[in-house]
Amino acid sequence: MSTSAHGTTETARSFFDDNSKPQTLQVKLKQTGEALEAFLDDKRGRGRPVVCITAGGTAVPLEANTVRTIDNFSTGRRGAVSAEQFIARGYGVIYLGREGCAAPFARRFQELVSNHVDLKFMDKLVLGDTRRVELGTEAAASTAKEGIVSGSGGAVTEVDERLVETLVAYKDAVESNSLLSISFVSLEEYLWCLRMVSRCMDRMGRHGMLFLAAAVSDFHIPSHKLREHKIDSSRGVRGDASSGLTLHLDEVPKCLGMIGEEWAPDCFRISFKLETDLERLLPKARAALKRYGMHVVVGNELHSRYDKVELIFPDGAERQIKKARGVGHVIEEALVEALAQEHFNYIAEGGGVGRGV
Ligand code: PAZ
Repeated sequence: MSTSAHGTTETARSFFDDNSKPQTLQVKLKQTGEALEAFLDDKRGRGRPVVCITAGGTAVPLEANTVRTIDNFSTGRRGAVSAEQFIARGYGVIYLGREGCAAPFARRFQELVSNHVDLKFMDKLVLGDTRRVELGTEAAASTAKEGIVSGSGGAVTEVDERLVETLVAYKDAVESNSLLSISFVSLEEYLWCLRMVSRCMDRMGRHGMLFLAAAVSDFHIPSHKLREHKIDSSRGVRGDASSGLTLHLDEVPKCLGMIGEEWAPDCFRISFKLETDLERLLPKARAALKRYGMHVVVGNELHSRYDKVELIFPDGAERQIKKARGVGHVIEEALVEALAQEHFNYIAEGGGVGRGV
């Protein structure tokens, strides 16, 4: 596989030329495409910026009739929290998220009640009293330890207040038509959706932003090489040294460069780079910036990713963003604030190309 930017784009282009879309995906793209165009035209009419956020990990199937997949660690939280932050700043958000991962607003519900979803909780919901979620004694005690409950025993707790706040924030997002959600599971589905959304985003020009936080697999089995049926384990288990399963995975075509080169050249483009070895983080993030024509690359290390990230810019500038001290803060507040500011500068520059790209 070529490592030059041009060669990389050629390889990515041939992925879309060589692989026909499965029928179900064709239907999905058609339906989603119509909703997407209406969403973007509405934002353009109102002069609102739009960000497409990708989040969660892609699954790589091992069989065409998929039973087994290779998956990755991403929880989708970075994208989900960032979506809430962008909406609070007036953006329209297209959320391209992995099915089953954290989703904007819904993830707050999960975080707040995950230890408290029991039959008492269900009874309260069924009884229709959403403001008075009575926490069981044990659950209340453990929640109090975490400092999120101000009362218990049937009183309206801080957890309740935050659930209500979340519902209100979500209702506002729905009523202001600020969120369009598209889900994916497989790598193939993700790449086709990314191409469709990026091409549609092109109409936003500089008012569009791509915030590419999904963890996309680097290796896969191309669809024409997939076995049709479930891999037969009994064929491999022979009790000799050759038993087991050997897989060959091809490299996934790098599609990020196509966004700037073809799909949405005027949109503001941010990609994320995750490493587990800190020594490699900045060199790899700088290389990604050049290779894929990004306006910003956000570098982060696996275990510290919710505490600090590094922003890398094409003019050589680098900036660290940290989570604010104190309870209840999330790093995405500062991250989205910084990126939205960069985006507004880019819009204001107008006409030409962006900061150093
Ligand atoms: O999804 P999450 O909140 O668990 O983690 C976020 C992240 C680390 C997947 C994201 O910040 C990121 O770096 N995405 C790009 C990963 C990559 O280098 O492929």
